[in-house]
Amino acid sequence: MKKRQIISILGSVSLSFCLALDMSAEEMMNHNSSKESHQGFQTIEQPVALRVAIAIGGLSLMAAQLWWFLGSKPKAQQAEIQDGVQEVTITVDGGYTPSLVTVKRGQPVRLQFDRRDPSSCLEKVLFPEFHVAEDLVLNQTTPVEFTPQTVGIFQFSCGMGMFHGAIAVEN
Ligand SMILES: [Cu+2]
Repeated sequence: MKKRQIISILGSVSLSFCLALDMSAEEMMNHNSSKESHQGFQTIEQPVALRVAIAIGGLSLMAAQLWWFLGSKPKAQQAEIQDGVQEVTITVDGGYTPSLVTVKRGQPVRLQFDRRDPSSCLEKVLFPEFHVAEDLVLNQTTPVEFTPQTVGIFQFSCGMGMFHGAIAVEN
C-alpha cells in the first residue's frame, strides 16, 4: 500500500514537473515571438534544442518510472512443503527474487538464499521479527530457518535496509 502511494506521488510530481517545464518553454517561445512582432525582429531563433531536450528529459523520466514500477512489483511465491518444512529458494541478485514469500503459520520455514550478487550491500540478510541476521556467502546457498508463530507480513532486508523482501504468514 505504501509503495503504491509512493508511486502515485512520484507520478504526479514528475508529471507536473514535465508540464511546468513544457509550459515554461511554450511561454518562452510565445514571449520570443511577441517580441518578434513588436520589434520586427526576424533573427530570434526558436529554442528548438530546448524543446527537444525537454521532450527527451520527460520521456526518459517516464521510462524510468515505468521501469521502477514494473521492476518493483513483488513476485509472490508460495513455499513448498518438504519433510514438514516450508522451503523456498530466494535468488539474491540486485534484490530478492521472489521478494514476497507466502508461508503457513506454525510450520518451520527454510529460505534458501542463493547469493549471486557480489555487491557487499547484499552480504547480510536481516529478519528483525525473527531475530535473524545471516551472512550470505557469494555463489552459495545459505539457509535461513525460523518458525512463524503469528499471522502477518514480515519484512526482511539487506544489512543497510536498501533491498527489501517480505514473508506473508497465513493461517
Ligand atoms: Cu544494502
